[in-house]
Amino acid sequence: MTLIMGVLNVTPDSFSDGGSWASTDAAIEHALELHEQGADIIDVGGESTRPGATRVSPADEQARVLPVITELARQGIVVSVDTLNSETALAATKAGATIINDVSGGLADPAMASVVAATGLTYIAMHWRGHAHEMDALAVYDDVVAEVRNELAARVDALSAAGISREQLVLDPGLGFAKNAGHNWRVLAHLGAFDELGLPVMVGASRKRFLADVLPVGATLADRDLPTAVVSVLAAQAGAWAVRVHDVAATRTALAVVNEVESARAAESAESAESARMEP
Ligand code: PMM
Repeated sequence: MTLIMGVLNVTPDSFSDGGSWASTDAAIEHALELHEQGADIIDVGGESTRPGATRVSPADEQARVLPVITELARQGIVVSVDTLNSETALAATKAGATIINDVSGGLADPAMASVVAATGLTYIAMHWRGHAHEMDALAVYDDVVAEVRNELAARVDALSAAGISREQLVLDPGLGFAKNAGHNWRVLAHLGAFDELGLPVMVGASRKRFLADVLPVGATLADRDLPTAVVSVLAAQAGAWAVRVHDVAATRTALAVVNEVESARAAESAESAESARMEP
């Protein structure tokens, strides 16, 4: 069954004074709400990676995420840390995170791979071509599906050479990162192509700009939660390991539909196998 990763961005844009007790409390409260709504994993990030975002220092990033991770882990919640920085990743694992989610797949910080190898923890390596300020210019492909798949395969080779085992790896095609709307739809149309790499795949479409293509002009960010839930269904049907979403409740409901249909299908084939067995 496809897991739901709930997004918790502990950034000043989401929580007005990042790092203070007030924002830590607000972040924890929101994470607990996502957990209750059915998130299997809470993805805690302290640096925005959206187009045009500026970098934060590892110290600021850690001040934002570590208190939140510590408390969620204390409550037994599975936490991933969304970071490009190996020091933050290591500190987060010491605070109780058990998954490292790196949107650069180890390209932004040369020390990331060895840190991940040493922890032995699950590592989500996303397809990435460059930082937020340059990624729109890097959205150039002849065949986006083949190129993303080949670039992910190259990351798998490099990460394996650095000592990360295949059992640790999850891949993500990186919707919206160095990809325009047409590229994102094309990747979604061919999610099965990433199975050829033989590793679990996760998909992060939530509230991204390309979803505006299916909404009326002037639609809000929250209006993107419905198309996000539909993408969660498509990802689940393609066998995704997890989807990363802001609106956990909507995706939970959408995935429940997929589960009901799959159960009905499984019951049907069990029935026909049974009646074939009963035939003289
Ligand atoms: N997208 C964002 C941040 N982290 N992690 C993974 N693995 N996959 C993604 O697609 C992804 C991510 C950017 O979205 P946000 O700014 O809404 O959190």
